Amino acid sequence: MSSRTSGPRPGVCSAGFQVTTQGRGEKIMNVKGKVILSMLVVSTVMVVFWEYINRNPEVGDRTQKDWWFPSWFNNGKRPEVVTMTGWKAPVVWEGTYNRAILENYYARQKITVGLTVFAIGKYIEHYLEEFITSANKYFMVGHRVIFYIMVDDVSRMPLIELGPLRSFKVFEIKSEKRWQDISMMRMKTIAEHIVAHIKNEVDFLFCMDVDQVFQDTFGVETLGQSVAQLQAWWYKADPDEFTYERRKESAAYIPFGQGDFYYHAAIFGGTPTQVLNITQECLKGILQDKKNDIEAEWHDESHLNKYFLLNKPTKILSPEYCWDYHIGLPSDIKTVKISWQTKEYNVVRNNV
Ligand code: 5GW
Ligand code: MN
Repeated sequence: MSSRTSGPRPGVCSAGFQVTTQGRGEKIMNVKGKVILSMLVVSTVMVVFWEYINRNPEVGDRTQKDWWFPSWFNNGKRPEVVTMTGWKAPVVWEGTYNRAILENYYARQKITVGLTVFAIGKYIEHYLEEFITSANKYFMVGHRVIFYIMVDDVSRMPLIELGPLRSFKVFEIKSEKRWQDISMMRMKTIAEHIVAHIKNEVDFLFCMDVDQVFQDTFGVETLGQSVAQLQAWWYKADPDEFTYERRKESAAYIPFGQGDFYYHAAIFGGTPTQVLNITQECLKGILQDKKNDIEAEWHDESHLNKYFLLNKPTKILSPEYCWDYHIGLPSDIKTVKISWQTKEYNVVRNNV
């Protein structure tokens, strides 16, 4: 104790040393400081630059004037259709995207993409095998894929051999009595499965109807934070013509004069977090309507349209991604990636 108070303390000593060598020391420190500072600046610039070139290309080159960004999306290639929304989200049409640029990006990220599909009752025999077989062939080829297949009877699952990087998980869920509820309650099941495991298993997730068939590559150009599909019958119509829910009493209510697009509930997707939000919010609306004894005109689709009105999708897929050949094949539709199955209502719909 006494030696500490009487003798020079370490701090004082070093300060004294600095005073005696002030001139040289400062110069040395200046040079060192400058070197360290410039190294810091250079490494920060390098990191920022690296992050910039590797950033999520989802909204990529919006203007076509970005001097650097590799333009995966070419806004000008399809002047006859809408390729950009008012909120600057790309509408992906055949010809607008450069898949090779995106393939390169996503291959480096080693992504896994999930796909949920439901087949309840006769839909197992009628649609499931063709849906999975065609998805195996065309959905995210070259990337890891997990099919989440929800059926009401696991023993009737068709035997399907999958290609490399593909796997599936089958879950048995209980069927709803009414078909409207089969369709709507998918939102609840999807949300539960995202929370329970899907969020840890995939980078992107799509949710699809089973009554459709893949016909061409459904690739990485469709990936995004929150992805909506333009409904084939309505892509040219005016929002006031859309079959939105028009009754104020429903949670899905959209007044005339509002609305961007009519989205198809047969395909939506995004990151697991975004899809969780989509499905939870739609479920909330569905349950609120049930409490108020009202059912939206187009069930889950009405609620999905309300959701995407309030929460704009970051990417939209053209009707080429889910086409109905009953419309014919207008020149807008260059390559059909998925087509609706014809519905033999008398055969598949025995539940009321
Ligand atoms: C049955 C009768 C009427 C409506 C729906 C169903 C039904 C739907 C069913 O019995 N089993 C079944 O699994 N679903 C699931 O809900 C399928 O994944 C189906 O793709 C989805 C939506 O029903 P869809 O495709 O019949 O409805 P739309 O509007 O595409 O015709
Ligand atoms: Mn369908």
